[in-house]
Amino acid sequence: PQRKYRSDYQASIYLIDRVSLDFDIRDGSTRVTARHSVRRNPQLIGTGGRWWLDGRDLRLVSIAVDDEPVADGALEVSETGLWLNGLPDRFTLTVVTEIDPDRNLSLEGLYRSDDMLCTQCEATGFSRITYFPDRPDVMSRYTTRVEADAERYPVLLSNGNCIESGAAGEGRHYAVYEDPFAKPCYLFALVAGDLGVIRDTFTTTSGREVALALYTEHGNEDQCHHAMASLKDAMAWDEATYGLEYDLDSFVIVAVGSFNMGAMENKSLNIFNTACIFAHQDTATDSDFARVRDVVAHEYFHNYTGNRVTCRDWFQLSLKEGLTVYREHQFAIDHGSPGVTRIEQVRMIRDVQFPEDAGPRAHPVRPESYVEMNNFYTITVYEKGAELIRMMAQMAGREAFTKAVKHYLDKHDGQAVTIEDFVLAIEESTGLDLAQFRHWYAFAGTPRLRVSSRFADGRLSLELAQATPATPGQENKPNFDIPVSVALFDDAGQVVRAPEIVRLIEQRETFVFDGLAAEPTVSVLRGLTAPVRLEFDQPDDALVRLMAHDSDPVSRWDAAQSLYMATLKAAVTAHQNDEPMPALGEGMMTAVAALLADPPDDRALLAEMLTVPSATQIGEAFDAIDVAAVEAARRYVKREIAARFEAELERLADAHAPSGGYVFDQVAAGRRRVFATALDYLACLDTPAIRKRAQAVYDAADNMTDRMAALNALQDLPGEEREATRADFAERFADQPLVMDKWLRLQAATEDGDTAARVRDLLADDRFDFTNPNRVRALVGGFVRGNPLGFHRADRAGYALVADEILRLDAINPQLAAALAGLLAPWRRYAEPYAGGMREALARVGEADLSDNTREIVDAGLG
Ligand code: BAL
Ligand code: ZN
Repeated sequence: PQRKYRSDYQASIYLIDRVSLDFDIRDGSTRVTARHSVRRNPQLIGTGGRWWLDGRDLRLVSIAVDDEPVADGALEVSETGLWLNGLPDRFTLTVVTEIDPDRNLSLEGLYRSDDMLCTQCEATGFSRITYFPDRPDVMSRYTTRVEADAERYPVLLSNGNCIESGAAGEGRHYAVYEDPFAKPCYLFALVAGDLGVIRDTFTTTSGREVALALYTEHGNEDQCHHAMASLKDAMAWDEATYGLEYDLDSFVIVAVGSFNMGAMENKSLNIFNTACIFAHQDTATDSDFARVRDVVAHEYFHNYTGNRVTCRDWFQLSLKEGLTVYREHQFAIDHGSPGVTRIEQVRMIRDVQFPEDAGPRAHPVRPESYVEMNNFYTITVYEKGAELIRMMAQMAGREAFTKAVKHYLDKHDGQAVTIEDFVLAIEESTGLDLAQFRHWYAFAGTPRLRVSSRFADGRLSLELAQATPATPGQENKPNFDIPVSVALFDDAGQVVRAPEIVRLIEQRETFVFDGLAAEPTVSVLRGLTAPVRLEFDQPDDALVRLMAHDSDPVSRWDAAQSLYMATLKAAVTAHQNDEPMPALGEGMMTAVAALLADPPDDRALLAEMLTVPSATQIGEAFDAIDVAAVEAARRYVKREIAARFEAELERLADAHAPSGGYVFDQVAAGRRRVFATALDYLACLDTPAIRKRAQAVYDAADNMTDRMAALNALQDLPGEEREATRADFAERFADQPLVMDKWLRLQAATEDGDTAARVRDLLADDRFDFTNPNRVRALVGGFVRGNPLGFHRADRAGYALVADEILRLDAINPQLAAALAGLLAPWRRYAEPYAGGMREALARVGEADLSDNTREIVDAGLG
């Protein structure tokens, strides 16, 4: 496999102003005729007439320059593309290729998802459609004609406006689309199918009426209304917040069942995984509703941050993704509980991004090299990228930052640019000095922020120090520019210093707060103002005060997490040393008691504060993850809390018990979350009463959130109730693949008996479909992530199962196989015997003849 380097970037020798595509869709084969108006890049005059076009798995029927077939000597075709030699300065290129979407299981390019044909071109799927410079800096205006059987494919869609359609003889029909905006080929889209639709309209501030349509397979229309409402919400929000109005007369979304990603922002024709569109109270949980809302908004926001201004090359992916995730986060915060929404973002960074940044696949937000771009759609590029934007926004102030983003969009409208162009635009507009800040884009790894405080004579000295561990290929790290928010409280919880942001620029700096009457309680890095690991040994009583009084809900939650963590860590160590489990920490018990006695009004916040840190978080606190000890510790602490506060938890469950009349809003969803949390604790006590209660909740539920709360509570309680509810679930939702994914996850996450054998049986079950990524993620991903004891069992059967599936999948869908390989790659983080078992399985995968995608991940893991 060939590694590509950011430093090797060269502009394209030829540019394509106009692209005309003709798709002739027939059973067994689709013929693509592409005609391009090409001209030499004026910036590169005198650099020779040789041009590379990417192309994979294509049958080349013909290729002509100015309608003359290209002579054999001027053409060199290989497995990944072709060279054209001896080209003039301006010409029309005509390429005819044949492709077979029915046999394309990679889900890139043009492929079949159930009864429809659809495309996925980002990052480099367009080169599976025709020979083309498959790079985002070649931007062209597209006209697309699609012709297909009228009965089988009554709906024909592509980007832009439909300018012509009609019958094409022999029961066939056609449609022609014209997209007035120049775009890179990764934003090209096409859909053909027999689809149901819901329609709506949105009128922009300046009075343009936009026709909205959301297509899905027939019978699913009633699951699409929440997505449509979310789209309108996102359109209005982008106008109100950024002054950005939609720029075409139509906006279309198509929901497809087989999709590698969550969704794709193709210009005016977004294509979505059904998992990010469907939301109905009977079949989707509150979190599903929130995800649909946010992903719909994210893809819509790309219309400016991504489509109007795009990336020069794929090393710049975070230019559009970091910024768009940041905008999505702002939108989510404006649509839910701001504190809890931020907590969810912080948890994602700590649970997923920090481990990535500490593992074999650590890479900067702007990577320096890659073998397979699809491997770089990572939590680092997306979520850490968004945190970098958030840091700049905090340093500039939200209003000034919004203005700066608009300056960037105006300055570069219609261009393919770099992260450096973005940072420069932010500096120009805000006046910030971001020289040292740029290191965040260039260096991988999570900085550690060590905080210590001294108080004397009414003066608090807060010393901040930074250090960043080495990551693969980057031994030495520079100092980062770290914005740290600080607030000070007195013992009664009153603010004695309002929150302010200090910037740590040097390796170590001391910040002084004078004129204090008494030693204050310090609150730092409030709401995670920078993606760093905080090391600050605060006494329990300070944490208890912060938990009760901090003005920032995220800091209250964080203080609770620290209190739980101290006890959890002690329990892990006790388990490892074969010692009795420690008594629960005083501070933690005081805090939980106070929380239950005087809960915050925000019910979702209460649920968050009652939830002990995830197994991942606990593992992260140790040099080597001891899976069994972490599980034992978490279960022990939960059970002890449940036992000590049983009566309070019962009352909490009663006060938040389901009452019918489902609506998805912040208050109602918060109440359901508290109920589920209380039920989950009570289930740790495994009483006949709680089993009956869970079954009754399941039976009476008028929505999926409550149903799942009951099923999750019964998860570790084998017996009649669990079997009855699961059987009912499987029967009731047998014809709803996305709900059956929840069922697959439940089975995979259930730890009793021989889970590996159960998962193997399910892999062979009719309800499972190996070619559908949602099914694979539910069953195999659900097993690895949801069932640590099953996956890490001593006989290594869990590792063997995952290795087998990686190998099987690699032959059809390398992108997904590589993602699964990523689950075995961080074996070095684990204690023995886990590390050795994971490594052995990864090495077995590495012995096979693998796709470039999987090879890159496996080699990084073994390297
Ligand atoms: N561009 C790929 C899907 C997304 O991030 O929106
Ligand atoms: Zn995106």
